[in-house]
Amino acid sequence: MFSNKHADIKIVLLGDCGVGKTNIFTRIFQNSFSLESKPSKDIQIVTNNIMIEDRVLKAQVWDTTGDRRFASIKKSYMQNAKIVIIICDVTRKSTFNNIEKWATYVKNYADPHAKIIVVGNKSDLHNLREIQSQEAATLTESKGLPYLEVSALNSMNIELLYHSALAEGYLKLLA
Ligand SMILES: Nc1nc2c(ncn2[C@@H]2O[C@H](COP(=O)(O)OP(=O)(O)OP(=O)(O)O)[C@@H](O)[C@H]2O)c(=O)[nH]1
Ligand SMILES: [Mg+2]
Repeated sequence: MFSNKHADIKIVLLGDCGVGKTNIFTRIFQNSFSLESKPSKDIQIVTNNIMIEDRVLKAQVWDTTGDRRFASIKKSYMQNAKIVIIICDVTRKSTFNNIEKWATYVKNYADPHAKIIVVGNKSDLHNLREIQSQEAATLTESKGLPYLEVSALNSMNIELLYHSALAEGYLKLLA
């Protein structure tokens, strides 16, 4: 609830190894990108206080690892997650085939009413696409999930993604 002047909103980035979770995270918070980023071995968390009217919204964003070996730890990362961003890679169709797996994961371990947003990252790699925008949008929307394409490399829609996640979180607090 958003009854007092402070409220927390936890946003978790999920998705297969190498889809770009860490680079989206660093693009949001440091405006940086690395072509040589290493697979994440642990989580990183950033907390961001945002004033909305006279209230302080404390947004906590979690970058997780796609490595299966960390799956059991990741369950605890999901606790109280209000917004989950499932990240896919438009150059690897298999990452879209795993949306269902991640959505089930969210249902089992996050807040049961967590809002899911599906993201197709690496939209800058036009020639390497394995899935076109329209097909990706149709696929995710058929599962009742919203879809947005981004690029951590050239920043396309990264700000929009973060603001959409915050807006969804805010709406949840008002509900
Ligand atoms: N061209 C392009 N490459 C990207 C983009 N985002 C990430 N990459 C590259 O994809 C690779 C993996 O990115 P990461 O951000 O480390 O992926 P991750 O999802 O955090 O991976 P794990 O931590 O292993 O789960 C890196 O080589 C990045 O440079 C993008 O938008 N465009
Ligand atoms: Mg990572």
